[in-house]
Amino acid sequence: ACSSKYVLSPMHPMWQGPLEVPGGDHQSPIDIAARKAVYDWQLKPLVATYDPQTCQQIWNNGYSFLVEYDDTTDKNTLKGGPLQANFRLCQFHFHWGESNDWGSEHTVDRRLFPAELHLVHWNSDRYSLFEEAVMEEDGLAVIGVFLKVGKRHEGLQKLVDALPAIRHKDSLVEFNRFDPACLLPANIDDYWTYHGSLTTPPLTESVTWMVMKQHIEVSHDQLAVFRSLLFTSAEEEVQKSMVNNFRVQQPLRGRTVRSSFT
Ligand code: BO1
Ligand code: ZN
Repeated sequence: ACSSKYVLSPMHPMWQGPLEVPGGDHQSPIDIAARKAVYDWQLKPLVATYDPQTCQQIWNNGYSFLVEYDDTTDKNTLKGGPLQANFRLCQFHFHWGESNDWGSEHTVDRRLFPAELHLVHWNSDRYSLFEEAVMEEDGLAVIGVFLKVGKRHEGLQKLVDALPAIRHKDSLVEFNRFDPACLLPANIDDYWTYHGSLTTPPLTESVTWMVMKQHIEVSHDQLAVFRSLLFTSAEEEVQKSMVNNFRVQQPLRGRTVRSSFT
C-alpha cells in the first residue's frame, strides 16, 4: 500500500512528498546512457520460470493495475543474470503516459517510451516475505520492459479485456492462468542492469534492476484501454484518468550501468 505522505499528481508525473526522497543516492528510474554502459562478460543469461496457474487477481491500486501471483511457494522464479539468488515473482504492473510520446520510467539516451512493464520479484533464498525483502539491499529484482506502439499484442489482450472491470481505484477481480512470460521480449539475454530503488513509496533502495534492450509492441487501442482506468474510487466526485503514473528520472550519482551485450 502507498504511504499517505505521498500523493501522485495526475498533472505532474512525480510523487509530491516531503523533500524529494527519504535519503536516497540510489534512486530509480534513471536515464540509461547506452554508450556509457559497461559491458560485463560475466553477466549470465536470465532464467525466468513462470507457472500461469499461480496467477490470482488483477486490481487497480490507485497508481497502476497489478496482476498478482501466489508467492508462497517457489513456482515463479527468476535467477541468473546479475542475481546471486533465486527471486520469486509477486506481481507485475505498468506505467504509461497520456499520449504515446512519454510514459516509461526509464529512458534510453533520453528517449521516452509510451509505457513500461515491471515484473516484481523478491529474494526467496534469503527472505521469507516481500515485506522483509523490501528493506534489504539484495531484496528485490525487477525486470523492466519498454512498450512501443505498433501491432496488437495477443498476450496482452487478455489483460486489456479485464481492465473495464477494475476501472476504479480499489476494484479487484479474479484473474487466472496468465503467463507473465508472454509479455517478455523474444530476446531476454540483452539487458542493462544497475542497483536502484522502488519507483513509488516506500522508494527503498532494494532493487536490482534489469531493463530489457528489446521492447514489446502493443497497439494504440490497447494503450487507450490502459488510459481509461481511473486514479479515483467510485465514491469520488471528480474522476481522474489514470495516466502519467511514472516517476521522473533520478540522478545516477556515480553508479555504473552494466550491459550484458556489446
Ligand atoms: S516498482 O516496480 O519500482 N514501480 C514498484 C514500486 C512499488 C512497489 C512494488 C514495485 N510496492 C510494493 C508495495 C507492497 C506490495 C508489493 C508487491 O509492492 O509497497 O505493499 O506488497 O505487490
Ligand atoms: Zn513500476
